[in-house]
Amino acid sequence: MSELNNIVLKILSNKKGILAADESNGTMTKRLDSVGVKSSPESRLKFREVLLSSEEGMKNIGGVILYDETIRQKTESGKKIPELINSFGSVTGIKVDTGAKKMVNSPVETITEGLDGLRERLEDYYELGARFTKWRAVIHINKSYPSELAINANAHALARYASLVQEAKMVPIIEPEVLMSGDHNINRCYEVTAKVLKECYKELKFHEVDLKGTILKPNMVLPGDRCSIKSNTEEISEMTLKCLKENVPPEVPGIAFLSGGQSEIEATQNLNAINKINDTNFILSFSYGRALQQGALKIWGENQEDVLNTQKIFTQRSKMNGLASVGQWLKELETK
Ligand code: 5MM
Repeated sequence: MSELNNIVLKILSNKKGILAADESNGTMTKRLDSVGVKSSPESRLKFREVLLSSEEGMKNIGGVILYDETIRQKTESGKKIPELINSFGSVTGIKVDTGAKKMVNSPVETITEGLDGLRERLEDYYELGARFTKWRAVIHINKSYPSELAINANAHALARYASLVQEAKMVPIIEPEVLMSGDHNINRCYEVTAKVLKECYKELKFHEVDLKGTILKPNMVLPGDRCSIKSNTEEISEMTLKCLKENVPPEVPGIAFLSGGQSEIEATQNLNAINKINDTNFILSFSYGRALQQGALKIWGENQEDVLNTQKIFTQRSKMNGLASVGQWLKELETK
């Protein structure tokens, strides 16, 4: 078994998933603003340190994705953040893309940048303790999008990124996010997600990426947030699993969903339903940002000294998603 495959299994096996704490400073500022906290390197660290030092909460977190600022920060007691993460047996990850930028010739759509100088940046991140990385491509849906151009350019960039990351002996998370915003129905999300995944694996194969040493971070197949026809958990789980079975090569060991704007409970409930019917060899777990942090951030925003209750809320989400990653979650276990 390859070293990269071992890293994947360490991150996702045994009811574990990923905490996506890699909000760029712009996004983190919006999140902190929403709870009335002024954003600064210190406040961003303070909130993240509360989560990352929760022994109970970290039990179901096999990997944490950090932003460049955080991987270089130290805790109040002087511990490097990657050391804190490792102390719980969890793996440090790092976002290495530099963001989704406007595409030439299709300005509503985006192309994710960050390939320039990536080989050198990866060496630095490895030295800092990272063993996996993330790159997020963003795909928009409306009547005329996504364009072939956006799908192809983003898949190509993901493959170039993934091959450089494996060369640097780290596991690349491949995140082609089909956004939930729009009035499209679930069938349209299915069709676009299938097309995007197909193109990604075509490019990854072309770039000779070893799929056994990768993690896919996809969206679930969902109706758009403004769609008038709602879908139930059963339909979402069946369509999501079908889409993955048909478009993701079986060598891929682990798939960790993004939450994409679903509520915390929805993200858990859907993950659980997918695992209940999982008849594949894929480990199907979570790599949630908002769906793991929202509630905890709200409590912390009310009282930044209330570490205990902030960690309690985070632990609940992390535990519930751990159970959902093996189809053992029950609604009754939710105390709130
Ligand atoms: C945590 O947010 C990540 C970074 O976003 P920005 O680069 O826009 O600041 C984001 O990539 C995240 O990892 C995924 O979208 C999954 O997070 P959600 O909240 O959708 O689970």
